[in-house]
Amino acid sequence: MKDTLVLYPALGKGHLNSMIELGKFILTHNPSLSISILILSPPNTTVQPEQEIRKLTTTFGCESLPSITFHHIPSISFSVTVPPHVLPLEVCSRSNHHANHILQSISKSSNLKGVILDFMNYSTNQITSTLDIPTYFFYTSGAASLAVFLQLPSTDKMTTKSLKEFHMHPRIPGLPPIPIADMPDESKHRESKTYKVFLDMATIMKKSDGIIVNTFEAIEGRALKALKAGLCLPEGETPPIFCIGPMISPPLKGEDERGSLCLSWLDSQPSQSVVFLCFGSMGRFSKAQLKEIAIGLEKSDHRFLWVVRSDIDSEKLSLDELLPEGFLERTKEKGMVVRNWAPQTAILSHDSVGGFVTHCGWNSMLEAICVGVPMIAWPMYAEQRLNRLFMVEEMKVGLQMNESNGLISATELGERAKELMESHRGIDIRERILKMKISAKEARGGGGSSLIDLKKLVDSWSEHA
Ligand code: UPG
Repeated sequence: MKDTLVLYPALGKGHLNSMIELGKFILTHNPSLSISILILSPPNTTVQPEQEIRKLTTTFGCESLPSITFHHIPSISFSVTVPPHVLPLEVCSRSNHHANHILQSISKSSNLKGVILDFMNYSTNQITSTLDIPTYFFYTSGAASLAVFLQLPSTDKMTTKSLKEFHMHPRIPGLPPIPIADMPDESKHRESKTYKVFLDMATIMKKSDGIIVNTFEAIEGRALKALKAGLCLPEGETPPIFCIGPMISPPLKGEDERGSLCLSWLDSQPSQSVVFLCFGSMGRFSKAQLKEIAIGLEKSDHRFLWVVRSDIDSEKLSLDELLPEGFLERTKEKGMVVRNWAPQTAILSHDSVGGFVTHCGWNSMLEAICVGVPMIAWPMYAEQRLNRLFMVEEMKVGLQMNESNGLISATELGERAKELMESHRGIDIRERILKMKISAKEARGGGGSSLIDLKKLVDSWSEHA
């Protein structure tokens, strides 16, 4: 029977893409393995399994990798609206019976070496432990935020207060001082349901067979050293940590027509002249904030490519209605605006892009680092404020955008863009990130830190045989 590994990504592009890349990376270096990837569908959708699997296979270039198979999990119907931050957790827990069935069937027909669960799919741990399958977690953000996250159970024991009542987080070795304001909102309120979920998640992850992190030594060396040495958590509580990043998708096949319009527009712009603004799969703005961005971009001396997503209330308005009157016409020579989605990795790798305003989603940060594009940090939710802190204070590959009265003003946006694109500090940042781009490649090459950790991971599941 063939040795098989099961990968179970959480719902959402930011989770799916990196997990599929993880599977490809493992397989490239362990070609005798079989990899099964379980695919969750968005709720209340009707997807044809064969069609979805065909699409994934071509989009991610898996036609030449027959040892990767996708298993479709049917969509769940929700009769009530589930808040976006708990949706992936709900979808997973309500799909556990399917996961159970698929895992049992795989373990009958192959030698199942282990399961890698996205951390958001932590509820499936109940099943893998009942079936006695070695269980690893995939943490789709960085090592420093993982250290903060795994600390939660210890901070919870230390005090009966909520984190929101403190100004600073207790110091964690290898990490800069963390203002509580930068902690994810879900972790600050002890009485909230999500806080308890986070606590459970962290407790389960600490007891797992290991945590795989989408990072590499050159960008998070200090945090990684402390975490791996067991210094960030109470003695004996650190599970094995494997850092085998960066796992990012190359420009994906089958991007739509809008994608090629962006790229041909970029073709006609000077080298490193364009500021790209894009805010992940969920980042949305109010009409007031969109107006500030538009004014800032119009006044700035720089060209721009802006992916606009509005809040739910304004979703039905056209771009003309959303943005200041005449903005699109007045800026058509120096800017391009697209609605909702653009092929980010292809855009970031284009030579005309010189700066990236990002919401600090971890995949976006890695994608910018891998092509050496300096950033301006505009975090919005989840662990993104922590990512900004690490990006600006530790990696020093980005500038911080400063908010006032809940808005980023047009002036602030213009000044930060100017600083990044024109100042000495901007030049330093660019030089630093270009060095990281080289390190990113080296990490996954022969003798690189990520390849070394991958070998340790493979050895670890072989020990369970
Ligand atoms: N993307 C596009 N085009 C767009 C917008 C996004 O291609 O117009 C891609 C982007 O290239 C990236 C992914 O979508 O690959 C977005 O991932 P990420 O930057 O990580 O953002 P989120 O989708 O917001 O990711 C969630 C959380 C974030 C966390 C991340 C990984 O919001 O806080 O760091 O998951 O755990």
